[in-house]
Amino acid sequence: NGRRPLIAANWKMYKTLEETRAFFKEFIPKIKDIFDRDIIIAPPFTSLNEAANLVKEVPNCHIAAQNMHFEEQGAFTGEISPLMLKAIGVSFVIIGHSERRHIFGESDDLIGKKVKSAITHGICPILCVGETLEQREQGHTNEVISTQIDGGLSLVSLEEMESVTIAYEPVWAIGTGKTATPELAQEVHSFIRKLIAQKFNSPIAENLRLLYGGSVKPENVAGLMNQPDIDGALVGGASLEVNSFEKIVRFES
Ligand code: G2H
Repeated sequence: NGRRPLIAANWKMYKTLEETRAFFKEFIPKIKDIFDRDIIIAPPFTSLNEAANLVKEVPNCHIAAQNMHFEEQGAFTGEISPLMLKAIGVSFVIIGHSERRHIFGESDDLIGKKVKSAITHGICPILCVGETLEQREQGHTNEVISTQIDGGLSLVSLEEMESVTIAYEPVWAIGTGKTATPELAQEVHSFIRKLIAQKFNSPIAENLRLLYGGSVKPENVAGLMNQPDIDGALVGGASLEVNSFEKIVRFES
């Protein structure tokens, strides 16, 4: 399908600066010979600057923030702006992760503003969507996903869609060890691609990279990546350890 695989690590609130250095020291030599896929690592804010410097020489490895504010600056205590991220070499940002939605109460409206602001500032957003167990059991999965997609992309123009990545993360599969089956994930990915074709157009939908997230591990990554509409993975727990993340990056489909 021409879409380049993308494996992204979401470290969440793990790793100090020292631990970040140790990870990259071991990780970079291991992935230097990989050219056919993209790698993204999203450390906590305190490690972003260092991480961005460490991967400068690795052309297909990029650094992402896990969140950002949509304003450039202002009286927003505790927040980080797109200008600040851009200035230290951050090129991607995860927006609307389910933990941001559920623990920190982020709405589709706020997420939409963040997605737009990231693009405006030259940072590629990874928009996360996903249903809870209750929503799935009540048969509301498609409706929930489509509301989240509409909200997250409400301010994005046709041309801007080029810089967008979408991650499907079923909330019931996050950190629980319960991965969605490849077939079930494929079903939702295919639904998302159709939604994007309707909202924008088919070439945009065809070029869009769709990641799966939720308990991705070295043992299940290939099965997921074999699905026609799964173009990559957003990996939490299994990305914290160099060997397991390297195995995921090196998946063979
Ligand atoms: C989902 C995922 C990474 P994990 O949150 O975003 O985490 O792989 O630990 O389920």
